[in-house]
Amino acid sequence: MTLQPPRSVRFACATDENDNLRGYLLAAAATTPDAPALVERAPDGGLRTWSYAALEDLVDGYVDTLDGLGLDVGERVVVQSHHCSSALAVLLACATLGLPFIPVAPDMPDERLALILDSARPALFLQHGDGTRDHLPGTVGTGRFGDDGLRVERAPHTRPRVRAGVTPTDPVYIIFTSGTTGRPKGVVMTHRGVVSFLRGVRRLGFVAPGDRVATTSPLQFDFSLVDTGMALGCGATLVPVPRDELAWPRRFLEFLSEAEVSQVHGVPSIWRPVLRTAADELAAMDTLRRVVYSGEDFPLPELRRLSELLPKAQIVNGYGATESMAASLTALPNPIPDTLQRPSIGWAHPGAEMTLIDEAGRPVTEPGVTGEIHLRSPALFSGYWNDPEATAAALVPDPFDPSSGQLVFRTGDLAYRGPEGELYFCGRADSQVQVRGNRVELGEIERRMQQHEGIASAVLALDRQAGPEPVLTAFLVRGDAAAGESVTAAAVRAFCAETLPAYMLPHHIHFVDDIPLTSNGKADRRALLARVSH
Ligand code: HFR
Repeated sequence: MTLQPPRSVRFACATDENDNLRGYLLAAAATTPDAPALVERAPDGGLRTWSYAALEDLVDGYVDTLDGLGLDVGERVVVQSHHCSSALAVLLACATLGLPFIPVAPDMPDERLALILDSARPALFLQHGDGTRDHLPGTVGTGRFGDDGLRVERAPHTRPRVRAGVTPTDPVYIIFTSGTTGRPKGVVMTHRGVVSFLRGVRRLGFVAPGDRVATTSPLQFDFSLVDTGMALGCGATLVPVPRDELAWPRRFLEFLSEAEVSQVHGVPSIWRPVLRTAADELAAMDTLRRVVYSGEDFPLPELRRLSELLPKAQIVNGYGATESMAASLTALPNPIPDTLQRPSIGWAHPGAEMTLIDEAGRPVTEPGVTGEIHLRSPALFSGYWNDPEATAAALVPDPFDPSSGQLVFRTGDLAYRGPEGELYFCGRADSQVQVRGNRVELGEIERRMQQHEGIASAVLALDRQAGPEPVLTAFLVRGDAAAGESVTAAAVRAFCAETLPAYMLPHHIHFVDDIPLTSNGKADRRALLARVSH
């Protein structure tokens, strides 16, 4: 007799249903079913509230449809949407069934999505009802979701189910980020990892049940998942800010007031237009008690201005990478002391620890000495999707105790300690940079430019001196054939726009005769920028 896997695989193998992301995030549906889980802009222009019980019903409706497709644990589902109740419900339905979800933004270029589909080989592509993505490869099933449920348009190919249930070590999602190889890199996270991260962060007490947490990042950036997890995991209310309202400072603030938001999560750049054009309105907001930022350095003058305008609010610096969701959340002093040089990233969240390693691989313990942050945490990713080499470079044997078999995350970030042992982030060890809160690997853009006919080599540098926003400056060396003579900056830019999102396009393009090298033999970006300095 053969063992028959159960028809439904929900939770079948978890010792505690809250070790599944769905179980953890919807725990309040059992204890406070009527409490508001999510407040959002309604189709009629007002606001609508989903209780935990109503959200769970939406999730279970989606689960029934998805479960009927017969997909096995581990088969991937791409979810294309802005953040909203139905997007959240699809993610949690996928989590229930052990189908790792891959969130993508509606405005991702077709070519980039194609690379992700090619690499992840998902069984299913689901888009929000208002999505416009077509021409998907015939190998992927398709469907749409919304208030009226989930509709499958093209059934996925299935394989026989070999798994009996979801375990906490199964992948819950894959986030694709800009990779050094020129292809997007998929960070694979497990249920156990994400749930342990959220349990650790909950102990910091930054969210309480009455809070309303505004989330501003696109679904494909794990910041939005951290916001979601912090809000729902604490029995609080998640408030997705519509992208078109976020873009207009006054409308953004009006939305926050209307939804009675108590804390806002987002990258530093969401505040720049507000500080510039709606500072008085911001100062008049009396419901706002906390601002959580992450993703890149918050320029100190802007950070000071924000804290001055919100004297009663706590500002929290969230530091970390997708590979572990995050490493630390640190409340900054308000007011910010005049003497403060840069905001601290503090200490790792409960359950994790950050240690510094110098270039020779030795531990750094004394204050003021820079080292690379190595993170030990129960929330480490399991690896990069289909990329054992990159995985081995990032998940390394514990440098303090290489014989132990423990792997730690080598972040590529540099930091030093202050007098109390608190950490200060001071840049990347490699060339990965943040542009308006988006992770950009300079190498990926370089490789694209190098693919253009007539380009011999391309180097991209991040120019922080050019203006208030960092600027991507490209240096191109022409090939000596006829194609090289005729290539123009406009043509290269258009060529990049075919496959790269707008934030990855170079702002300035210079043609140069040669690329200077550092003593290591790498391209010397600083020297290049000095040539064009203003
Ligand atoms: C990151 C990583 C999301 C939500 C991260 C909440 C928290 C953390 C996250 C965000 C992110 N100051 N530089 C900082 N998942 Br809490 O940006 N993840 S990432 O993988 O896209 O990029 C890199 O961004 C880090 O390795 C750093 O180089 C940089 N970075 N936070 C900060 C930062 C300065 N607070």
